[in-house]
Amino acid sequence: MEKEPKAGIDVERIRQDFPILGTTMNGKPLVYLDNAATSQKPKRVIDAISEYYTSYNANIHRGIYAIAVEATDAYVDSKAKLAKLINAKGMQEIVYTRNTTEAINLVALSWGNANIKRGDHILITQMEHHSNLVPWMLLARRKNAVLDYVRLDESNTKLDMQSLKEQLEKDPKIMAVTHVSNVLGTINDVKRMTKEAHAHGAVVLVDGAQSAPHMPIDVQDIGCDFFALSAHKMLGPTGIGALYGRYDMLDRMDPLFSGGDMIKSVTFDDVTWNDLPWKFEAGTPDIAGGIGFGAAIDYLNGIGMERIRAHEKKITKYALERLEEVKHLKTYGPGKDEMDSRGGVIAFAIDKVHPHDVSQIFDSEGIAIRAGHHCAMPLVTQLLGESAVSRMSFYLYNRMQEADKAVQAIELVKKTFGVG
Ligand code: C6P
Repeated sequence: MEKEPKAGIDVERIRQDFPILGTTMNGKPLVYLDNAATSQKPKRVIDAISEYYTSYNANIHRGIYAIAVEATDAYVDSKAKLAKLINAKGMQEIVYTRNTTEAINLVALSWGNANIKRGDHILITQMEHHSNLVPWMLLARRKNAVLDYVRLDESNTKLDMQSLKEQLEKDPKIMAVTHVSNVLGTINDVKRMTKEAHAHGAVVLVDGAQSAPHMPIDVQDIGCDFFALSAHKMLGPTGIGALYGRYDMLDRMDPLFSGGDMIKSVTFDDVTWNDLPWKFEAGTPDIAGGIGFGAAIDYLNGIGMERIRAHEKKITKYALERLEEVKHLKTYGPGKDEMDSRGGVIAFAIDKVHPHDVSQIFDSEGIAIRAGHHCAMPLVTQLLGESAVSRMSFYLYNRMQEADKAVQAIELVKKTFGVG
């Protein structure tokens, strides 16, 4: 059971920190329910980026003048903040990337090229986002290795633990699994899965794109070797994400890109790599992005990840209850009584109405949701049997009334299309 925080969050107070939440879309107050795609940004993050460009813009790790030192400190500091947020041992274990996708690709290319051989098994699951599927498929193709999948259970809501057991019998070299599904909302028991995978000698990567923004993360408690995340889904800017890697793992890996900042010394004949994490960050990084990410982490800490999770649980459960009353509607993922294994994502389908039409009517009501295959095509098309589904997803600034507005918009869709 998850720990319940003593006090809830003050959503109205929080909303005042997000300038966009006071705006309108199509003449209606904006109801932003597409948080799984990207989150909105508090003023503090926007200001931190603007402040960097207006007051201390300089390259990092190069100049020794005051503003270059200030910029370097702020960038490095943001890594220390992220390390603390996810309980990494230090900022040496935090490599900045452009996003989760790049973080996973870094492992598939650097670790994968060095460690995967012909006939080896690579294990992922049937609920992966393309970003945690295609890099492994390509690695398997490059190396003539075998890509295996942990199956979903019969209800298509959770991973089948028997299937995990069977796949682990093949002693895969790596298991890459999403912490939270961006379609089903399922929270996988990555701690247990990591333990079982490690017992078979597999390296474990956790795709934390949909978990890091929404719940406390402790990479040491999970025990994984790698953990990938994106800043833009956790109140930070786009263009920056991170790969957590256990020090000894990253230390043994070759850099993926080479050039400035990732070397210790170069002669005309040889090169030695810089210390971690800089070995993996070639060229001038997204300095403003790192600084903005640091401000986002400060903001999240100010609210508290446990309280954010508790709020999302509450609003998601409420939305699921309301949706249960709606006829001709199907929701996906674990039900309202399984909230400990469910995040704040609700994918749904209305009988005979295409999700793009659903999304358009929501749009006309000022409500932002996403429709499509959500970059999880095998799951959506092959397992759920849909070409696309609609999806609402909540975050710390969503009001309970916004779930009501979504239900009203669904009724409007049904009326417009003569459903029921
Ligand atoms: N999912 C969604 O609307 P990037 O794009 O690299 O920041 O994140 C990729 C990614 C990886 N794993 C999972 C589980 C994800 O949900 C995502 C991003 C967004 O569902 C955009 S497709």
